[in-house]
Amino acid sequence: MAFECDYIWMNGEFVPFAEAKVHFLTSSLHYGTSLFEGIRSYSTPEGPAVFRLKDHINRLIKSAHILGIQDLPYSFEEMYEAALEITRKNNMEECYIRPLIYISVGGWNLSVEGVTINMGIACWKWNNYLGEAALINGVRANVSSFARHHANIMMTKGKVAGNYVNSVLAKTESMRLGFDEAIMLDSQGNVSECTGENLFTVRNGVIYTPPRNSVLEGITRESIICLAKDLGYEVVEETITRDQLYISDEVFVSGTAAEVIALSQIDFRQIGTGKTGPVCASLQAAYSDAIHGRNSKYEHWLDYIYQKEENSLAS
Ligand code: PPE
Repeated sequence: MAFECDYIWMNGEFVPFAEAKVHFLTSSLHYGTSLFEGIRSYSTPEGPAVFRLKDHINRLIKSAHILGIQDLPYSFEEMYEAALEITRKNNMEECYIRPLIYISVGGWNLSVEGVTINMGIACWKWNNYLGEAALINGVRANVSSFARHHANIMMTKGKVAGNYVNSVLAKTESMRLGFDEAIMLDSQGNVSECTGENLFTVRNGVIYTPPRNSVLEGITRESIICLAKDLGYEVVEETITRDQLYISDEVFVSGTAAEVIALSQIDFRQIGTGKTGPVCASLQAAYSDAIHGRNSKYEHWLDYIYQKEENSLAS
């Protein structure tokens, strides 16, 4: 996995990869006060397209708002264009796009008051986030000993860098124990989400997912709910307990990086057949069709990289 591209967009300039540096005394580096997004572009019959770019840019702006940052140096339109431009500049078709907003000046008194904000956007190839065989075989997960953030501690709706220490603790523990991913419970002890994915269960053909309270409002989660309803599934947002996971017919996770992946085992208990189940498989197929522009119903989720004039910021 090479985190490489020719250029990184930094404050409106295309900076060669090796020169894209930030200063040691950048307060966001010390306090985790940067904000980011994870976005993907895919090839489609009409050329490469970014999936739900407008929703990702909107969430980035909302993350800054949640942190209390009052003035961003770039507008929605500028960030949207920059994300498309850096992908073009690097000649990438299928890639992961990572915008990051950080405090470049100020922020040393543990406040975002009066800070100067910088922004960068990188892109790189990032396939098979949870491993190559995961699509069919699923991955093995444990319930983490680390709880997900309480909503009044870390503001789970913001993709703030510091929030991810919680994910890093859980994922590192999980991998060292021999699992592939960690499921995190919220501070009440109910199922929340995974370290970088939202979670769904299936029981008797009905799809369940935890309510939005303690989770990141995943754009893939919302896409999956929409696709599932369009396929005729009932989708219920309700509290899920740890033992409800164990007795589910299927459990699967969704995220931009991971896409849609089944959990084959949780805490050494096989889930369903121990492979990707039929509901998850149908959603994997529907998601794949949507991101690759094979279903015109979801065309509005795509922003074409090389036919910018056809993209509509108004939609
Ligand atoms: N929960 C968390 C905690 C999370 O980080 C993500 C995305 C999601 C849910 C799913 O959100 P969405 O991508 O909008 O469907 N995790 C990103 C970062 C992964 C990483 O390793 O970094 C991602 O998938 O891009």
